[in-house]
Amino acid sequence: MISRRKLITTGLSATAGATGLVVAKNLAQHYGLIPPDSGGLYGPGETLTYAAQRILTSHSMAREFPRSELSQPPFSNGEPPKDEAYRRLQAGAFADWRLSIDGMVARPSTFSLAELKSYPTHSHITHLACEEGWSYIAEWTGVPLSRVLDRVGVLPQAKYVVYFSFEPGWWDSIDMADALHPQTLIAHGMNGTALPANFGGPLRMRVPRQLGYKNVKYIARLTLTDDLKRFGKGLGSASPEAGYAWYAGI
Ligand SMILES: Nc1nc2c(c(=O)[nH]1)N[C@H]1C(S)=C(S)[C@@H](COP(=O)(O)O)O[C@H]1N2
Ligand SMILES: [Mo]
Repeated sequence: MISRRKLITTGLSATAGATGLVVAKNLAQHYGLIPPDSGGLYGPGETLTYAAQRILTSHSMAREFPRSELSQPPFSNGEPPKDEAYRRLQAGAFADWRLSIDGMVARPSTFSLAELKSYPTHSHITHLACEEGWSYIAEWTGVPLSRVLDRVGVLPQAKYVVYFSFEPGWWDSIDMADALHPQTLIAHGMNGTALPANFGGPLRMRVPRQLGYKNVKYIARLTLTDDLKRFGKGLGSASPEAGYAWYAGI
């Protein structure tokens, strides 16, 4: 990650020069494309990556694969939460799991897993890539996030969806371009079964246009906001607090 960023920053400085970065930053500012982690040493690089991708590719689709390319078996990077509360929910087949949505919405709401599963589903076979270098291809099934957002009525001033895991410390956010992207799912299924606990069951944010860490598992709450500064250290997610980019588009 660091080397990739160094590459971006150095590469950009070399080709565009410091003046180019300033021009890019002004352009980004003009279009409202400043990521929350735009400060600091890598800030100009983050801003340029985000703005360039949004201007050039915001509507493009993540690549989808044929069934023959499903990873056998898919690789899970971690175990489900070990606490009592999660185990109790799991023992009850997550019948008591709730996803609440609040913030800049007309109708703050709480959804059960059964409700979410009753909505029309969308599936895609896509690649999930961890920034650490490994990846797998799986079929994801869920409710498009855009449909759920329609139900709660997003207010026009909302610019980001912030999502929180049941697992403490895991939260992230995406802009409305990613939130409304047709492949972005609140996933409840994987490879034809209910989403296994290892892979984030019962609910996971599946954002195939972004790297693994943006795909937060055990989703329990979403909030709509126009300002990411209000959350955590103000960098838009737990990941930039640990040195990763807020915008992890691929
Ligand atoms: N709640 C939660 N979500 C998470 C993580 C985690 O540890 N806890 N790891 C993230 C990281 S770094 C990656 S790469 C992917 C890994 O997904 P996988 O377990 O399906 O391989 O989940 C992301 N979402
Ligand atoms: Mo990761």
